[in-house]
Amino acid sequence: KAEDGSRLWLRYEQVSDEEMLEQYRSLLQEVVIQGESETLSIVRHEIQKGLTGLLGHSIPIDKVLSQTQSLIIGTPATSKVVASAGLDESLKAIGDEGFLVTMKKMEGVTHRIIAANTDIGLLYGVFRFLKQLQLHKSIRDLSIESAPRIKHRLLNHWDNLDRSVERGYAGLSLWEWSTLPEYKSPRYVDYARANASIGINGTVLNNVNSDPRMMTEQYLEKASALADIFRPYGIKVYLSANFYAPMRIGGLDTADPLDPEVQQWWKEKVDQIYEHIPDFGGFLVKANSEGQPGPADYGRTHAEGANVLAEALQPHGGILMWRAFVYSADQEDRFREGYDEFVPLDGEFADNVILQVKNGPIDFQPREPFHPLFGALPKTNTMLELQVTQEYFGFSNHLAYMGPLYEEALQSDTYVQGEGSTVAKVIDGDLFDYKHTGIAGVANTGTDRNWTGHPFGQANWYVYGRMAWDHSLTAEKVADEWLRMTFTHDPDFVEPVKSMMMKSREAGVKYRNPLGLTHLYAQGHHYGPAPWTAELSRPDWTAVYYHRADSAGIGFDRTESGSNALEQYQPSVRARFENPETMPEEYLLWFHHLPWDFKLNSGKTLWEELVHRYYEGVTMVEEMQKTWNSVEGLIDQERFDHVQALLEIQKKDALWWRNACVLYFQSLSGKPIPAGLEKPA
Ligand code: GCW
Repeated sequence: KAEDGSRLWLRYEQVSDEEMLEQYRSLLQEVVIQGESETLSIVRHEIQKGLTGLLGHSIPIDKVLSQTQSLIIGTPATSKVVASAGLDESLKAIGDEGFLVTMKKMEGVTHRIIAANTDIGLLYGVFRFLKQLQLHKSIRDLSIESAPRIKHRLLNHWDNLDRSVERGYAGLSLWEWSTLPEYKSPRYVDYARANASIGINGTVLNNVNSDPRMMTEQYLEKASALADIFRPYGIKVYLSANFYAPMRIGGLDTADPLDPEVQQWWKEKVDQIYEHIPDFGGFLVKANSEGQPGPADYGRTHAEGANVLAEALQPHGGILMWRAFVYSADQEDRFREGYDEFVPLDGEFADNVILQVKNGPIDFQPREPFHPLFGALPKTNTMLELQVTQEYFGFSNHLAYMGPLYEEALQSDTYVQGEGSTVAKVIDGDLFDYKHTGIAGVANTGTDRNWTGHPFGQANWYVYGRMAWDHSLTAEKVADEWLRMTFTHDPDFVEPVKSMMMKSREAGVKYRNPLGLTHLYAQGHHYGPAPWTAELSRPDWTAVYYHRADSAGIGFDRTESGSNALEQYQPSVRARFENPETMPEEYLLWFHHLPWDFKLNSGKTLWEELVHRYYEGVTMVEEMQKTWNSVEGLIDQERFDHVQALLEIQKKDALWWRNACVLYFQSLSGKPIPAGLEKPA
């Protein structure tokens, strides 16, 4: 059959390891599920589908336990068997969404048990149990206890009402607005199921550059149909709200947050939304950023703006995610702005507001230092926004596994309470005891048959969900499981392809912006290079703003002699970055403007090292191609060919980036291409 990748990591093919297959078959004779609910029907369906595929035969699903070795699935509330299994203590520890996968001997027979406090917890447990089989791991001894560390784990769709997707490279938006609510595409269920399998529990349906019509009756009916489909999968619907909605769809002549009529309008609007979607999650707002309206238009602060929406949501239990991605055209350093704007407001936001902060201070670049707002807001719930779609990573043409980037972002040490105060510990509420914790990923899904365009784009969706659930996971471990579930267990495939994935992000950094260069993209599309861009509608959208190269040197001085953005970090972080001689070189030009002859650790000058790294980026892509070519025949030809063709594009683009950047910088530095490297053509 044709392999179009549409089954994602949920392929459930018969286990190829004979020994394991035999073990599973002998230990799983029957499934026992007691209770009824929409989610439990999904649980039944999923376990049946999973086991039928993986074991190669179907297993009876019963309501009563017999004397055969069974898999028991239930909550103590609806399953007598689970209630009598003595799991109370462990269940207490795992909260609403957690699960246990364990064993119990009952009347002389050992059974496997998936237990949770809620049906959603069971669904997560079922996916986890099936994964054990998908990964060919033993189920002889089982004692898995798992609960998410972050409460709100969301995808953000930058989807417009005309179904175009801002920075989306995998087809149209999944939401077929023109036929909703009557027609419910089966894809909605597929989408919910895939997300539930990795623990995502919320989705913002529409773009942060938000069309106010999204909040009209007409669209709320449509959104409500989606919410009904997603609900039994544990996924809540959220909407991006436009700050001018009171005017644009409400007929008021102001959107001033301190105006009582405006406040009343938001209350009524929110009440109306809850009539359609009783468990509506809340709003996401991009305000006073890139032309979006916001409270500053009325001389009000972000907190004054946010709190009005938050108050309207509060009685319903909704949350408000307010984005910290703000910058204006006339400031000295865009890096500084989020921090300068929001730190003075710490403590002024309502407690159902979460400030949503991108991982880095500029904008989802291939490498950024962590955003200084992490750790700087002890009194404001703070969540992390990552980008899953590859806006700055070659769209869905390039293979760039985001696991290493997410891991780097989560494990960055803010030092706000001494060593070990990672971004992960800020956002999971460990350090400041936040009331709400959250994480968001800008989605890379669309109507492409394989969901993400590039077959390896699926890995980014997957790793985002996995790390949102458990931020202590390593990118490598997740790559390993994703490969096994998505392609094959053959070690001749898994090992080389895994190391290819692990290198792919760094390759993307090197052929675009090594040594801490940033944002050298052609403005607008963000695909190819244009480091020479100097004149655009605003300076902070030009490449020269970021690299500041001239005949003397290159880099953005963010030390005291420059914008002093470094002062926004804790002293130990600052100290680490302050000295160009000792700082990590991958961040060098983020913080320092240095002469071309500056000596680096390698003994090379800055110029030589920069050029070498650009060349290495291309070499790394060539190595990725070699690796991929070596696995032909180990997987289906369709996906093999697809990836092979895309790698060819990536190779051309990497050369394009290298040559464009090296030649441009050479026109400023006046230095020769270092010996041993071919001349850029
Ligand atoms: O990354 C930039 C994108 C914009 C995006 C903006 C944002 C949704 O280029 O397309 O707008 O960030 O995050 O708001």
